Amino acid sequence: MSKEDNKKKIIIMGMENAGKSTIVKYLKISNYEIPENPPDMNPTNKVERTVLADKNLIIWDFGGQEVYRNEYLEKPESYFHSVSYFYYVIDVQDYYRLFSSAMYFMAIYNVISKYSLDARIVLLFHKWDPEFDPKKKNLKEKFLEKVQPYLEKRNTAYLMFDTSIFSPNTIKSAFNIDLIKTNIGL
Ligand SMILES: Nc1nc2c(ncn2[C@@H]2O[C@H](COP(=O)(O)OP(=O)(O)OP(=O)(O)O)[C@@H](O)[C@H]2O)c(=O)[nH]1
Ligand SMILES: [Mg+2]
Repeated sequence: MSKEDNKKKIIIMGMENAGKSTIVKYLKISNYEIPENPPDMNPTNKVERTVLADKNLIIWDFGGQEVYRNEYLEKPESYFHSVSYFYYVIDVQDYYRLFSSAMYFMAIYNVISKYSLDARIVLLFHKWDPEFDPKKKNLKEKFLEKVQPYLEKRNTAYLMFDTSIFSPNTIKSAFNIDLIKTNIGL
């Protein structure tokens, strides 16, 4: 039996540079110490899979560069079966990509809802760093203005978290699946 059998599949998606792989990096560290600076990271090539054995999860971390985004949408059958949780990461400090991010989210949700009917949606408003300028936080509202009508039309429940690698508890809570089950009414 492979180590991936019986594990819940989490997919983590979003635009390039949103911070997805950094989140996964910190999920794997048991002694999480707050970093002084954002760590240097390389863009993810296609999909990187990580098993979190203690949580019985397998995480698929999807590279967010345009070439990969197109590929996932062109070959959805290779990626979106048996998804239990769909995490979507929005960089709240990235005005430039906000609109494309909302579009990408809806395009991906559209295919996920075909291949994995029961996938739960979790939105992470990421890089919500402790010293982040509150005036800029309306990026979250702007994203939600675009996607909420779409989700409501489909009667889709979703959860949201504000996260930052500089606040370890925000990452832990966002991936506390028991908590999520309760909040989403499972
Ligand atoms: N300020 C801040 N920077 C962060 C945070 N999380 C990640 N970063 C930085 O964001 C940059 C991109 O991080 P990645 O994790 O590689 O982004 P990604 O979404 O995996 O990018 P792709 O693999 O290209 O899709 C890195 O420089 C990280 O250090 C955060 O909470 N706050
Ligand atoms: Mg990455």
